Order: sequence, then C-alpha cells, then structure tokens
Amino acid sequence: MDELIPTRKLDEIYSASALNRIKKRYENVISSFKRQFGHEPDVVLRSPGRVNLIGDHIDYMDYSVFPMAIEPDIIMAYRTTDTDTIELFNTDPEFDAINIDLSAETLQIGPPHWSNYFIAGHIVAHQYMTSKNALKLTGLQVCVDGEVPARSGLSSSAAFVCCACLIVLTAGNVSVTKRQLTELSIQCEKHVGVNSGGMDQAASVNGLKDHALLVDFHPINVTPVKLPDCAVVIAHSLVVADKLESAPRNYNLRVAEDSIAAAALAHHLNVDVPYDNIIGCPSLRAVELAHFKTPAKSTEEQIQRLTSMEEICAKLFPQDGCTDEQAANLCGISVDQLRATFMRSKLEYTTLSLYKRSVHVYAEAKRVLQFFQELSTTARLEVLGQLMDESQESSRTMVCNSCPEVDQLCAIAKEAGSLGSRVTGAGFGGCTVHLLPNDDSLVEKLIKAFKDKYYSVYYPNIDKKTLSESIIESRPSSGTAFVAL
Ligand code: NG1
Repeated sequence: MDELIPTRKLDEIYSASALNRIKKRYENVISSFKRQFGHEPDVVLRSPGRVNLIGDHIDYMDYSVFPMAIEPDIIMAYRTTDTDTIELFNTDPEFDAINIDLSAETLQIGPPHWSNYFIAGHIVAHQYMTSKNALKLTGLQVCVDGEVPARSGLSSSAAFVCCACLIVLTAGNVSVTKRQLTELSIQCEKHVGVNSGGMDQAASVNGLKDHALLVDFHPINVTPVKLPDCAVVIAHSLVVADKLESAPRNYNLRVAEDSIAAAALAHHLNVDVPYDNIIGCPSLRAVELAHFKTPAKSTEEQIQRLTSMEEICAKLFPQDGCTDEQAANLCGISVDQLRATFMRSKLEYTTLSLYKRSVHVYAEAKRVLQFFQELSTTARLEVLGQLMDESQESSRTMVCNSCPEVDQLCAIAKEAGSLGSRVTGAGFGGCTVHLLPNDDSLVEKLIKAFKDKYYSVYYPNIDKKTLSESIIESRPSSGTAFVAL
C-alpha cells in the first residue's frame, strides 16, 4: 500500500476480451471532453467498483472484510484551468453538467446532486493539501464516464470519490501513495451524509488482477489473496437502494445500533473502550479486544473468541429489540446521553435491534476469517460457497438488508448450480454475488436462469442494455490508476 498510485496501460487494467470495447470507451471520453471544453484533457484516470465476496456490515465495526475490485469502473479526464470554477460534465446525459464556484472560502455539499461526490473529494483533498502546506487549488474541467451501476451495492460512489480526490491532489502537484488515497477517500462519504466504513475505497484503490483482498481496519491494511479457479457472477436485483435517502432507517441506523451494542457490552463486561469509530463511538471489535486483553495467538483462537462474544450478546440483548430506555439502561447512561452520543445523525426506528446486529457482526467476522483460512489452504469452492450462503442467511434474518427480490435471485442461482449466493455491499436491494466453478457452461446456465426466471418475470419490459448491464461476470480487477493511452 505504500507505493504511489501507478500509471497503467489499458491491457494492464482490462481483460483481453474487453479491450476493443474499452478502447472505444476511452476514445469516446476524449472526444466528449474535446466537444465540451474545446481541447484535449491533461490526464485520464480510473477507479473500479467492487464486489464484496463476504463480510458485510462489519467494516464500520472494524472487522476485516473480503472484497475484490471489478472491471466496471469510473473514468475521469481532466484539465487544469486558471479560473475559479470546476466545470463538471458527465457522458451520461442523465447527469446534468454543472459549474462549481471555487471562490468561496470552502466548498459546501449542496442539495442532492451527483456533483456532491466530487465536492466531497475536493473538500477532503483540500484539507489534506492545507495540512501539508501544499495549497495550489486550480480551476478544473472534468469529464466523467461511469460504468459501475449507481445505487446497486457495487460502490460507484467509492470509485467516484477516489477519482475526484486524486484529481484535486494531482492538479495541485501532490503525489499520494495507495495508503494515503485509501485513507483520504474513506473520509469523503461522511461529507455526503453516509457514515460509511472503509471497505469500498480500500478495494477500489488497492484492487489487484486475479486477487481478492483481505481488508483489515484500525490500522488499515490490504492483503491480496489469489482467487482459485472459479467464476464470480454479479446480478442486479434492479431494486434501487438509495443509501443516502434511506440512511436514517437503513445504513446509518445499523452503524448506530452496533455502536450502542458495543457500549452496552463494554458496560456489561466492565471494560474501557475508545470512542473512535466512524461516528465517534465504540466498535464491537474494540470490546472484543478489551475483553480478551491480548491478541489471539491463532485463527482458531480468534474464531473461539468471536463465538464467545456472540454468546454474550445472545444472553445480554432482548431478541425482539430494545426501547431507548432499555438501551440506555444496558449502557449505564441516561436516555438523553444515549441520544446525544449515538444519534447525532437523524435515525428512524421503532426499536433498536441490538441482539440481531451484534450477533451478525461477530458471526460474520468469523466467516471472513474462515473464508480467508480456506482460501489460503485448500481453497475448496464448496466451503467458500457454504460460508457465502450462511452470510446471506444472516443478512436476511439479522441485518435485515436483503429483500424478496434478492432472496429470489439467490434461490434461482442456487437451483442453477451456484455454490454460494448472497447480497453484496450495503444491500436493501442492489446486487447479488454468486460463486461458481470456472466452467463456461455452468455460467451460461446461471445467466439463462436469471434471464428466464427473474428478469423476464419481474421486469418483462426490461430493455437489452439494462439487461446486459444487470448481469456481470467479472474477474478481480486492478485498482485506481492513471491511464497511459
Ligand atoms: P455500498 O455497497 O458501496 O453501499 C456500504 C459501505 C461499506 C460497507 C457496506 C456494507 C459506503 C461507501 N460503503 O457499501 O463501507 O459498510 O455498505 O458492508 O457507505
């Protein structure tokens, strides 16, 4: 992670079979840039989306996750100008062009608009440059071209903020390592309003061809692990999960519930934990570390510890949820303190699901370890698939971030021979991920089953383009890079 963001040629980034199409895509980005701004861009760069193989809704509790970068990515081409404006343009007409005024002292996130993700990258890069006394902000002309489906759980937003942050830094003559860009881009989405963990940005920046990535947090670290001979197929449920709009009842609520569960556990176990997670509260991992005092000596011991944390949660928390009064009581604080500490962003709920969420976190953290252990030893696809299926069951029943359409896609996939099928990323709709042996006929059978039993049944009027973009077979791709054309 300590090398500078690389410059790569197209054939180092994309698979051979995609190259012809990709070359046309880049030609289109350059000609769109010329049409819009009257000249060529100075620099072209890209950052990929990601699919998470296993380990969801645990990164913000500091537990390791297992994503891989995918080929669909966001490309940005830019040129610096001596104006006080960022001129943002998107090749997709659904996203209207916009000029952002740079003359104000600091940029502010505005009402919901795609450009907010650029502004978030700009704010974070600007703060970093100020801290390094490297302040040289310029005007920018930027053309964006995205192939990561938005609001689908494949991290289009992370790919976007990684590109935006890198543009502002590079235009200001600041070079960054992969580690620095990972750490900076993790801060971006908080500005837009989602208290996100760091999985997506870590995967986007550090992606490596043919490798999945074990991402650890606190401190952040990425260990590439070669995937065995297998196929990974992604299918979009086409249920659009608007993470920002639904954050108070979905994503941000999960972060708050886990944080409250951590504080309650710390109180119960009589341990001190730092209040330093993404919302300034304790993490469930910090409680585990404080409870066991010394690091586990082996994966087996770590797995046992996680099992015993699960058992403690199951005894401590009521299974049908807690009122604010019960939660405050469990944490040993008043209801006012509970709200002031854990509910600084707006939340919508009837009861707090401390039991379900905390048991999921410890169980899913365990599955990630088992997945990693299996991959690093015998790499049996059936075992990996089984862990993915168990993860899906936990999403469905404990995190409650699956939905009937996602369940349906997983059931169709299992019937068609998938070894493991689950919702990926934040969920609440979005994409599913499926593991198969590397066998073209099996992959074709699966894709046909999705088309016949899902898309043509639930979306009979689906157009060809949407259908082809909804099913992605992707090898692990490389991460953020400047592109040598
Ligand atoms: P996606 O699927 O990109 O919305 C979100 C978070 C991750 C992680 C997953 C759930 C952001 C940018 N990303 O991913 O950090 O928490 O949900 O595992 O919010």
